Amino acid sequence: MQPRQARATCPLDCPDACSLLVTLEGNRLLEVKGDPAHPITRGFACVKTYRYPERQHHPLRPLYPLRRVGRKGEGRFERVGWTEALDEIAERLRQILAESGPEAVLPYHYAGTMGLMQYEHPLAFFRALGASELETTICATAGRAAWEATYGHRFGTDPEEVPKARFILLWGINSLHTHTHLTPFLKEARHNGARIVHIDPYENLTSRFADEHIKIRPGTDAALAYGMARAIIQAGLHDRDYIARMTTGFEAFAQAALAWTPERVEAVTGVPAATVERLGLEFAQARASFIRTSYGLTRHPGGGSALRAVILLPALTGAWQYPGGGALLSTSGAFALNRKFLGGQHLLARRPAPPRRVNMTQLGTALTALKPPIRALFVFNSNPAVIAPRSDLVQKGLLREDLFTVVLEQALTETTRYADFVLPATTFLEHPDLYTAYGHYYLSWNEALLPPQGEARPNTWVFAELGRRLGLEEPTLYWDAETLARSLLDTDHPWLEGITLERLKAEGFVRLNIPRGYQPFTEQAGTPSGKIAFDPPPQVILTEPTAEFPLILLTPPAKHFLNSTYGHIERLVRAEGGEPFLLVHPEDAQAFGVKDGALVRIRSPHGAVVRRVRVTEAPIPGTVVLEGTWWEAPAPDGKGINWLTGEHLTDLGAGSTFHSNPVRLEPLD
Ligand SMILES: Nc1nc2c(c(=O)[nH]1)N[C@H]1C(S)=C(S)[C@@H](COP(=O)(O)OP(=O)(O)OC[C@H]3O[C@@H](n4cnc5c(=O)[nH]c(N)nc54)[C@H](O)[C@@H]3O)O[C@H]1N2
Ligand SMILES: Nc1nc2c(c(=O)[nH]1)N[C@H]1C(S)=C(S)[C@@H](COP(=O)(O)OP(=O)(O)OC[C@H]3O[C@@H](n4cnc5c(=O)[nH]c(N)nc54)[C@H](O)[C@@H]3O)O[C@H]1N2
Ligand code: SF4
Ligand SMILES: [Mo]
Repeated sequence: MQPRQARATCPLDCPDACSLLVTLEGNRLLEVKGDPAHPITRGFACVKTYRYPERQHHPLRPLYPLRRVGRKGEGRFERVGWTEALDEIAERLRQILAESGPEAVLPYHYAGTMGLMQYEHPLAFFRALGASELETTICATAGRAAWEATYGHRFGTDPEEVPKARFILLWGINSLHTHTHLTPFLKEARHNGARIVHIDPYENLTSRFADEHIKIRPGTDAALAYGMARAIIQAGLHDRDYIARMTTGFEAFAQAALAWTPERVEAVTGVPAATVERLGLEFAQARASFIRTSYGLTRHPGGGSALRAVILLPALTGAWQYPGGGALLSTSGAFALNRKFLGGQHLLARRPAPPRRVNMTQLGTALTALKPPIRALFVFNSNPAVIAPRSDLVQKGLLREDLFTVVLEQALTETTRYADFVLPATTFLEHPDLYTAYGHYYLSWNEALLPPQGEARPNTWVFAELGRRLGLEEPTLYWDAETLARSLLDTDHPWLEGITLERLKAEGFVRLNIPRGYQPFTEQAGTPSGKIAFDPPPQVILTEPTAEFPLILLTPPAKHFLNSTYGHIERLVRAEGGEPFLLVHPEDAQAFGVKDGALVRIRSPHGAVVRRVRVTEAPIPGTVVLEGTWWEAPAPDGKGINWLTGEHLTDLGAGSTFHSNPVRLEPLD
């Protein structure tokens, strides 16, 4: 058979939403390349997704429904047919619904795929049942709440305008790991004369790419932003006209900023006083200043307020008025789709009382302490046994003999070990779907390019089959991807005008109708007042270690994994170093008596794990870093990093706090 080429959008939870050119032969994926025609992808993919063929055809990919035969957590299964599996799951559900009502059922899901049909639409089943609602807080809710409170609309500077910026702050983002398709735009900006500064507690690939790296103590960004604001205001470099025309609450913000003298900022953040002032002045004087921020600085108890303080800087200087200026957290709010029927949204409004809500960041507590208890758990597009905080509680909960767990997966992850049923899911090459993006403004459509491997089925097929067995009549539950896409595109919003499914099918990806050079927040913001909100002035809530646990642990993304996706691909595990290492500053290594290359026990209030140490000046003293949410097996003790992290939440958005966990080190040899 002749190899054939086709185009597909990468489905992973990554801002880039690349357009990929794939080579297929028969039922197999041979090769993945970046699409040169896509203005953001620009002809390259990434070190991770070049390895998708290994993932697609991996021995750990489940190809048939599996039923547990061993004890819970043992991971022993037998192959069963779909009919048998679905009949039995429906029967168990009927029993639980009759005895405990629908809120005893909980879906646990996140963004394993970003395609709206397989990502969000499966929720129609749970909403038709009246199940408990999962608050999807694991990643972006603190950032989202902070951005919405400040600007209303969740979008910002167009990445394609970045080459026009004159000064760029990469603030709390390791973009060379997590948003690699920004790099060509950054290089162009630099070629045009821009200076690039990285603000991060440890030196990483992005710091080395930047012209300057400012090492900041984690969880102190609000203080730095206030210090910069003070320098700007005292030099009279704030844009009074813009502030008067476009913002509210400036006076109180300015008052709050005045308290942050450079010396005080230095004492809190570890950033030298002179640097704080210089950074503020440079930001204002460059005018076309751009802040690319992300979720890193939000994963702290004060993360929402910190992000607000940071993204208010371009409002203070009026940077939004200059080409390339402004800020960007996410472009997702620009995709003004008609989401009324997506995932059965409309069913929520119809309910007599709001459903019970479970915060996904607190899954461990939900499975072990919630009353009345969760009795049925459906996991899809996520790997909670390793990615959720408090692995001790999560895994204890998953071990409950009275919890009925169904996991829909493309890989036999740690979570599947705890399943009563593992159901094989199709990959993005095997099902059609509509994709938005959160790092650019292109919408895209994927056709199914390969037949399902083995007996894999899309998430929505599984839930429709269960819906039929339970007699659910809600029509949206039975929609196919094309019907959903047409419904999503059925909107009068000018940015989607003329974008039809037919056009998406013909072109693959289409840019939203956002005019080139569009400068958001120069006429109106999306807040209730229509203005950018300086009010209330952001609070400064610090991340602080304790006497018993004097170091802060950061657990940011690894270059070769996408969260836990790809964690079983041998070549990527090797490229990432073979096992997870803990980065420790020489001062801290000395204080705790740990040596380079030696094993250390890292202890937090919640548990302990063992890791090999790399002594390096990369982190700011007082901070240790472990890159990547690895699978558990490669770790020296077979335990994931989330055995250490806590369920405490952010100030805004009730989000996760993965970079704010106090720990201590205990040498082992
Ligand atoms: N290669 C790769 N790419 C990915 C992912 C992946 O796992 N691997 N994950 C994807 C997903 S789901 C997401 S949400 C994004 C996340 O992408 P990012 O937002 O880039 O990652 P974060 O974990 O949020 O952390 C970014 C940086 O913030 C720093 N940081 C931590 N605390 C603070 C702080 O208090 N202040 C400041 N200034 N910096 C701080 C960390 O050290 C880290 O270098 O990436 C996506 N892309
Ligand atoms: N310590 C620490 N923990 C973290 C983070 C951190 O920085 N530090 N980052 C957090 C962040 S930002 C996020 S977003 C979460 C991410 O956590 P998760 O959402 O769990 O992401 P992944 O671990 O990549 O797992 C996604 C799973 O979905 C599966 N999948 C993909 N497509 C489909 C499909 O179509 N159907 C089905 N049924 N399954 C599919 C994949 O096989 C994969 O196993 O992790 C969080 N956990
Ligand atoms: S993971 Fe991100 S960078 Fe890699 S191919 Fe997918 S969208 Fe592109
Ligand atoms: Mo995320």
